[in-house]
Amino acid sequence: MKIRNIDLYLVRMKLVSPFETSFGVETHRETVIVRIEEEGGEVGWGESPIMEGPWYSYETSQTAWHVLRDFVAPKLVGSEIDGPKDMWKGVGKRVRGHNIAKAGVDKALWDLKAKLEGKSLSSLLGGIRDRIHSGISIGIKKNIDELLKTIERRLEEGYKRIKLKIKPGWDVEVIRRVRKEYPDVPLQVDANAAYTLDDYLSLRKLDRFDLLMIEQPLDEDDLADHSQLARKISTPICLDESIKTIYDVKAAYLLGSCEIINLKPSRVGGITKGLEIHDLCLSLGIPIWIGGMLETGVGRGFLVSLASLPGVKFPNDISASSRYFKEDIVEPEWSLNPDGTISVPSAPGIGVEVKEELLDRVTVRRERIG
Ligand code: OSB
Ligand code: MG
Repeated sequence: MKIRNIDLYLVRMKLVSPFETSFGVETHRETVIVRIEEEGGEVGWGESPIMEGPWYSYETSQTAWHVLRDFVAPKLVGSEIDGPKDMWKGVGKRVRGHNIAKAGVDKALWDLKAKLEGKSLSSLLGGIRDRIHSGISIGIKKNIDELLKTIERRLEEGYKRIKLKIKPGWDVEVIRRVRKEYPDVPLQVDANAAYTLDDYLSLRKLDRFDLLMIEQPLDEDDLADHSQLARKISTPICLDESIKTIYDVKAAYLLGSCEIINLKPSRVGGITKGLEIHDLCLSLGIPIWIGGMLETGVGRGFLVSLASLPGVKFPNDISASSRYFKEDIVEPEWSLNPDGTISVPSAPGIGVEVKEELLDRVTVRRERIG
């Protein structure tokens, strides 16, 4: 395919409810949508779901814009490439880091490739299921009663697995109350790196609540202390922020830093890198699941297709569009089936159409390269 032009959209959308984690409160989603058009007029869409500030990773919407506009897009426009994997031999390799930024372009190239081949992204990637298990990630609330009410509502909506954000001071007592109310609900927690190894005694208290896993308890760079912690607690450790490359997977495996990996395609650079990590985890016997970053319907499409792969062994942080936005920028919106699953589309590419009029309305900055 020969790349004709690349459009970047800086989009700002209000979340239906604020999302609080150990690193702060999000009321809006600022994200970069990428549109790539090839010579024949076919179009692929991608998303770089960064945060406004460097809270989850060092990247921000401004750094992603800079890297995409000034370095990645100019190199791709006018070039002839086989597909997304080629991007990684050229500019993808040359531009260091900035995985979330590069993920937007990688995804758009996968959507484009799938459409040109007339295949759904799931089938192109080797997906084995037509429905994926949806879960919901619930933020930190003002008090436990408010949290219990939220959980009740989410279970009524059909979510079968609940993930709760924790931080020091919002952990053992909160989970004890939730477990008492819901003894059988599949439950897991996510600390977003809020603890240190010195906190192991309070983390050990979570062992009695039959949690599926604890996600990213310690600092993202600290594979060594995660390995120590894994020997002190019985709740399985799942890594999120720590896994930015396939080399992190190898190190975590050799050190015994985790039992499970939350694979977020954007955190590792997109679908190409996500697939490599999926395949490695499958061969090493590390179960994975697909995490989210409050993506719009565009990014969500890639999460759904990845979640259809065989290495995915747990429910995913992939919820319906309505959990995030009043109106999503794709059609049809992502919706939950009564059995708590989301259907994997069979239409070409990610399988949903971008509502360009709505996209224009939520776009705060736009630029065409090429
Ligand atoms: O740590 O998994 C996380 C959202 C933004 C950034 C980090 C995380 C999250 C979530 C929400 O937990 C997952 C989702 O529903 O998209
Ligand atoms: Mg996480």
